[in-house]
Amino acid sequence: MTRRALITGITGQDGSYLAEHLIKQGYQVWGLMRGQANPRKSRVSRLMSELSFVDGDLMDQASLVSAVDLVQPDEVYNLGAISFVPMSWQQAELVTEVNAMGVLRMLEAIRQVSGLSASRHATGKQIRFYQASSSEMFGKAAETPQRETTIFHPRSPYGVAKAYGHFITRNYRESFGMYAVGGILFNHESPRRGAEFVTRKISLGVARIKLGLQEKLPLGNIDALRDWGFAGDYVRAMHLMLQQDTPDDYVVGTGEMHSVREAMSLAFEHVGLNWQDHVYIDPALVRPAEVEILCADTTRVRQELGWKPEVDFTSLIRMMVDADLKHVATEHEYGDLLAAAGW
Ligand code: NDP
Ligand code: GDR
Repeated sequence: MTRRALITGITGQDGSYLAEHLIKQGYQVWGLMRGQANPRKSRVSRLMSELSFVDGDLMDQASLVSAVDLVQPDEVYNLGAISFVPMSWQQAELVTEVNAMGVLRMLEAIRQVSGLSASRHATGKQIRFYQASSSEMFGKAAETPQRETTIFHPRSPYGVAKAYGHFITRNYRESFGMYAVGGILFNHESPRRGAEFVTRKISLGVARIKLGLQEKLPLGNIDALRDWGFAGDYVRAMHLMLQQDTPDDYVVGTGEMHSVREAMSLAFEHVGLNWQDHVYIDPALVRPAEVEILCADTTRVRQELGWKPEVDFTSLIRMMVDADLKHVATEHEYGDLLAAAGW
């Protein structure tokens, strides 16, 4: 029987890579699509003609029940979220509704459609659930590298909401016997990354500066350290997490950390420019409470899932700059860049 997957966040970076990966594995894939005429739908459907869509929104419980009931998935990947951390200080309540309550709503939809309750636990074949948890939950971590048992100390409303999503996923696993896991993923990037995140902001900025379309690039805290990997590698780990005999949560990263300063210096160097001539610090881009250092302890994901990343940090930054040089050369309007980026 062909396996069916339902993905929320299908129009996002990870949704597109995951859908491509699952289609290659022979899955029938449905993407949950919100909004009356979501402009990002055509970008993702252009990439994959095999993809089907179902309407729904993580803010609307009934729509999730209908979607799960209609698709009858074997696996649900909950990637939908407001994922830009600074926005969570501006719209904390909305971010909590989507990133925290949205997880509960999707778990409830699966529980209801599967007919599970306190007295009727899951047995045999059941819908498996993946929650997109985040290293942002570690925040001001008491230890580095961070592993599955590191205590959470989130520093943003985004991180707090993701911690709720992570715990409620674990709670449904323990309460109803659901196969539900949280993948604690560290930062992962690609040419499909949103332009607001720092690596893509840098690769786009460098490409535009190189082509004479921009002179300066404003950045915030360039000393922040992150464990950056390639999104295409990380979706393999998501899938693997749902193929185990026993559900469990895993940390996924490369185990290496680099500063924003290193990322931008590599990107400028790659096109023969010096970052000191172009970058300036804009204090408005510094966050109210920063996460200074994140690095994954990848022992369990490597040993138990047999997963490892294929793309290293230097290749990732160069891949993004090269892709943006092509896009910018053909597309001079900044606003059209995402469309040009193969979306
Ligand atoms: P993106 O920002 O690229 O995509 C977010 C997706 O969420 C979009 O498809 C968006 O759809 C959808 N979405 C937003 N609001 C809702 C809603 N109310 N109902 C349904 N869908 C909604 O994120 P990424 O692909 O980078 O990340 C995927 C997930 O992984 C997110 O949950 C993120 O928080 C998490 N994560 C990401 C990491 C990373 O480094 N990329 C690391 C760790 C966790 P629309 O087109 O409708 O706006
Ligand atoms: P992050 O990613 O907040 O870690 O969340 P982002 O790329 O936004 O920031 C990384 C670090 O770079 C510093 N920084 C800047 N960031 C942005 N966006 N713009 C700037 O100009 C800038 N200058 C410096 C930031 O302060 C920060 O320290 C990402 C998202 O994908 C989340 O959804 C996900 O959960 C986490 O990664 C893991």
